Amino acid sequence: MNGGTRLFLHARPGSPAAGDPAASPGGPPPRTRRPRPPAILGLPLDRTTSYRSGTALGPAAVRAASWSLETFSPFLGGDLADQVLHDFGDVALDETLSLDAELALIEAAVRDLYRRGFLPVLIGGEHLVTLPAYRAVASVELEVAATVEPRPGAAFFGEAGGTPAAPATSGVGDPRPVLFHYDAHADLRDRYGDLRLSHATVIRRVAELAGARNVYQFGIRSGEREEMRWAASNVNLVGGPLVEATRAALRAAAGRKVYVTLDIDILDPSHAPGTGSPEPGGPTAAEVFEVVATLGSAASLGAAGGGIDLLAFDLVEVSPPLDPSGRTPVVAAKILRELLIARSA
Ligand SMILES: [Mn+2]
Repeated sequence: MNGGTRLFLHARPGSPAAGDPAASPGGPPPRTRRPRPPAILGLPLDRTTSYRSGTALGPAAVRAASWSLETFSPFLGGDLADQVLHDFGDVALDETLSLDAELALIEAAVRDLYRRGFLPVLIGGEHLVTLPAYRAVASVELEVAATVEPRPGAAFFGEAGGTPAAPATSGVGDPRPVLFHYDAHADLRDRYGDLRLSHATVIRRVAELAGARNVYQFGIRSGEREEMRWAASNVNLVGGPLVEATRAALRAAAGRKVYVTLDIDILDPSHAPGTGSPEPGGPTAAEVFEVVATLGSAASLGAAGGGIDLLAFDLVEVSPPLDPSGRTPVVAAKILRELLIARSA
């Protein structure tokens, strides 16, 4: 990881020494559930983007744009300056490496942050980053669950590439983290061309780890016929207005551990044109700010308080070269600000 020239709004530089004092870097994380301090980490992966690329520049652009925002949110009545926020820069990816090697670097970096007691707040990069990031936090959680008693699903994370998912139980006793997926695209193809690993297959791969019944999708308005047929009978496609859909899913997932991934192309392209596969007919930025505020509030309650345990959040597919107006990274930065403020309320 390198430091980068600019940090996210109000963040201090992350360092190997920074962390939750209760966490032990070598062993399993503490079982007591107190709010994890957030840590920004850039994941500038740009390997499999199909239509138009540029996502490698996403993390730097979102950081730079964040400084156009105030730290105070009038909508939420909270201030980012009231919390300690670390920015660990970007994972040092190298295009001369294999894709598998790059994904392994991402997984190791996210696992390290998570083990040290942080809430990983990840900025992509293309959507494929969600696979190693989900695997990282889920594998730590399953280790913790396994220290209490052996549970089904604990073996899922032993092998790279994953094992086909057993029938999901999708209940509070299921230790596998729930995935909330906000996107215009289902990303559920089994293959994209010859590729098993692609930003168009990433949620299918995560569903194999998580169990499809633990996947909730929001805002989906694009997918192949076969893909959507598979979605309808396997994952939870949550329709309707985005905020209401989110509230309904939070009721269903109350008490669970949740990983949230948000593709910026869930927004209508008029609000966020800087992305590789824009899909007309999406929600406004204001709606998405309300969604992440709702998620943040549920996370501040915690699983024990009737909300959720938020394990990690990623925001992907921002492609700055595709938006000369520069509004897409500003919207992305504000999504992160609203989430972080709501979560700490
Ligand atoms: Mn998408």
